[in-house]
Amino acid sequence: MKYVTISAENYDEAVQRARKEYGSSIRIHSRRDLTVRGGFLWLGKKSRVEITCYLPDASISFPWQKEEIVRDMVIQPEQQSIAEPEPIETEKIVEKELEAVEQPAINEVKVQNAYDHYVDQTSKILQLNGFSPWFSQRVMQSLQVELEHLSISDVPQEEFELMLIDKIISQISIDRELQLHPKRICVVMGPTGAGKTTTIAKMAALYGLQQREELKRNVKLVTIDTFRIGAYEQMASFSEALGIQAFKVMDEEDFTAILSDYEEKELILVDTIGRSPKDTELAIRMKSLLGVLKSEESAVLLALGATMKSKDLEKTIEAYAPFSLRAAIITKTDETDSIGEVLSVCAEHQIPLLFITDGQKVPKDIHKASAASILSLLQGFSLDFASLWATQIDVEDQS
Ligand SMILES: Nc1nc2c(ncn2[C@@H]2O[C@H](COP(=O)(O)OP(=O)(O)OP(=O)(O)O)[C@@H](O)[C@H]2O)c(=O)[nH]1
Ligand SMILES: [Mg+2]
Repeated sequence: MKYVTISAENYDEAVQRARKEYGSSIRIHSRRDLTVRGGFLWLGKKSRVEITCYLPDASISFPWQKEEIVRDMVIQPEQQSIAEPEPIETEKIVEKELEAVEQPAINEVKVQNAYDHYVDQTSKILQLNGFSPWFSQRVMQSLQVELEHLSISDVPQEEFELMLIDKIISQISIDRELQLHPKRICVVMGPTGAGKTTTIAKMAALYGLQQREELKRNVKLVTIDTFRIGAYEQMASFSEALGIQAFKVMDEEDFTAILSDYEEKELILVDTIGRSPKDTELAIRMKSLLGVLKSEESAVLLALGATMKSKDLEKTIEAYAPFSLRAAIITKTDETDSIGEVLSVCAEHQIPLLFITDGQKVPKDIHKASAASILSLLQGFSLDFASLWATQIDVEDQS
């Protein structure tokens, strides 16, 4: 008996290829569901199906002899004298025989469906991290596509966790362009106490105190928060500590004058007044002040506290939507165990992430948003992300 192995993206394709290459008399002996590495940073997996087939008569194994095989197998001499079957009938009989052989393999896969096995664990992890129903549904759907054709033995716990991480991360977008090439003017907006001023000080240090000359920017701090007592003083104390200039803007004219004093490599970080989403008067005032900015050289960033509830996050995004938000900064991630709510809201409103902050210390507690920084905040996984990431970086460096 001659055996051949054929691999394809799915079972139907593998059977089709087997029939095309070896004729319709081919018998399917067994099926194996495989996974190969792929997707995001090679953390994901792609499924393939491998079938092992055999030809009933190994001596007749050439494609041009296919018809003879079919006839020899199905039509017995005594049947021929009763009625000569049409070739099409013969095909059908062979099809039926093939289906009968294929059936057990399909049943076996259904029983061991890896998605069914991991579905409860997936929803527990998503809930534990506070992801919204909208976000969770999207993750579950894409996981299902990957897992439902695989058996449990093909997806051990570690592989499942890698797949789930891959699905979560692929829902979150990161503004890498802005991280690498910040606009000349970055305005930080957000609700009262979200961490705007502290984040601006951290950003000032990140870009202004760079060791590498090519990345270093000449940072200016500007506050348009002249309404609140002590607002400028808070900014001034940071500027003094960092050795960076700070300015106070009273009106549009003032603002235009500071912006027009342009030099190369300049980065102007603008602090704004924390406002409640309901404060429309203040919104109009800020809209007017920020109206002096040219859109091609400025970016409006929204600071969102990781501890904020979904409802408040929704209201905040709605209130700041008229300012053409470019990206979000997630603050205070050190104050919560579940960052799913803020990640879900940003994903749903298609606002990419720029920075993540995790403490009060300037400049230490700020990180560029990345898959690694998000993973380090997720709960419920048994994988050691720190060593996993080190391995991935090693693999990337060698390639
Ligand atoms: N734990 C923690 N605290 C933070 C973080 N960022 C800022 N804070 C603290 O949050 C408080 C408010 O920070 P600010 O930077 O003044 O917030 P703001 O948005 O400028 O506030 P307003 O100007 O009043 O609207 C301060 O006590 C900061 O030290 C962070 O990432 N983690
Ligand atoms: Mg402030």
